[in-house]
Parts: sequence; structure tokens; C-alpha cells
Amino acid sequence: KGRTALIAGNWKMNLDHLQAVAFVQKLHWALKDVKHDFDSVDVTVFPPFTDLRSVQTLLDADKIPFGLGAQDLSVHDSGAYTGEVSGAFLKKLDVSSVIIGHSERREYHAEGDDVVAAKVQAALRNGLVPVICVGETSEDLEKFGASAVPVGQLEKALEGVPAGAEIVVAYEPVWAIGSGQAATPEQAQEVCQKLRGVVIDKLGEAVGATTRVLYGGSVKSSNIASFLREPDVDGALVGGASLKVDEFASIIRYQK
Ligand code: G2H
Repeated sequence: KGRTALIAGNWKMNLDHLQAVAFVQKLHWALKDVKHDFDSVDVTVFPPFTDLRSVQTLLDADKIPFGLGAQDLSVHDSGAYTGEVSGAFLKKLDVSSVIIGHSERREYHAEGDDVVAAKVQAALRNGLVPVICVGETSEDLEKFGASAVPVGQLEKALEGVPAGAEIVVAYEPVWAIGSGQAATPEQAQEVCQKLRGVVIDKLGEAVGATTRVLYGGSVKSSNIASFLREPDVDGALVGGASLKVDEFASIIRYQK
């Protein structure tokens, strides 16, 4: 495929800053033992905001080759927006990427496609790679099939994004999130291929060829290899299984 796999750990609202530091240290050790080759896979962790400074300090001090991501950002860069965190602040903490449009934000915080598109713009404006999440609910699946809703969501998220922009796309069928019921690799491939088609249409052939399209939803060590074998699946956005050191280390060490 020519694209380095990306294993992204979305911790959601789990692990406080002390637990986060201990976790990253343990994970690094678990991977060191087997002389993990970090050239073949990129690892990024997405802790809660309150952990970012501590985790950044640790990654820097111990030269741990994990990327640091955030789970959300404001559409604004600064100002009177109580409770919000700006992309500019994240960038100053060496955060490299930010999850946008996760179904939990869409559902519990009423974030629609307009907000998602504005957040994608805010991320790019601040030099952050947006990890744009799309996916259909089980009702969408019944009514429209698997790909119509995620394709529509991605088209809207990419409106106004300049050709050549660096993005990551994550296909997360809502019915597969935290349910233990992952999509099949074939289902994931079918939708990920269509999503890559959207990236090609909107941002050009070259960006489409290098953009990483991830699968997310009940990924674990026992199914990761089957997803990564698919030609258009370039990695995984991992929730529950990214909170267990041994399990997450096994996912990172997946064998094709
Ligand atoms: C989907 C995924 C991570 P889980 O939300 O983004 O969570 O792996 O727990 O299904």
C-alpha cells in the first residue's frame, strides 16, 4: 500500500494524568521488550485534555516515539468561549492530530456536519492533522446501506479543505463502537475504499493515495491483522482495547 499503518488509541474519558503517565511508560516497555520496529507502524495516543501536558513531558523526556493527539478542539482559536480548548493551545503542547466528528460527539454533543467541517478547518489552520470520523448507525445501515451516510459525512467535512491538506479518515460504524461486534474486514474495506474515493475527488489523486483511512469499532488484538490486510484499511482507531497495556501492545505488534 505504501502507507505506514497508524494505530490510534482513543482513550475517551478514561485515565487521569497520573494513570496516563504510568500507562504510557508501561506500554513503551511492553513494546521495547520485543524490539518493536517503529518504522513499520505509527502509534498515537489521544488522552483527555487534562493529561496532555503530562504525557507530552514524558514522551519528550524519555524519547518515546508515540504521537500525541487530542479528542476534540474548539472551532475558535481564542476568546470568550468558556470551557473550550483551541487548536493553537494544542499545537503548543506538541499535539499533532485531533479527533473530529466522533459519533459520541455527534450524538451526545449534537455536533452536526457543519460543526465537524468548522473543526476540520480549525485543526488545519493550526497545523493539526484532523482525524475525521464518519460512520452509519444500524438504522442508517438498514435504510441506506453501509456507505451512503459515511460518504456524505466525509464530503461535508472536506468542504473548503484545500487540495493537498493532510488528513486522516476513520470509518467507525456506530453499531460496532464499544459493542464487541466489529464490522467484517470485507465490510470495512468496501466503505474505506469509497471514502478514499471521496478524498481523491476533493483533494486530488496524490493526497488520496497517501491519506490513511482507519477502521474503528471493537478492534482488538485478535482481529487487527484481518483489517490491516485489506488494501484500503491503513490502521485502526482503537477505544476500549487501547486502555489495556498488553492488549494495545499486541495490536501495535500485529502481524500481517
Ligand atoms: C470507536 C472505538 C474508538 P471501541 O469509538 O474510537 O471504540 O474500540 O471501544 O469500539
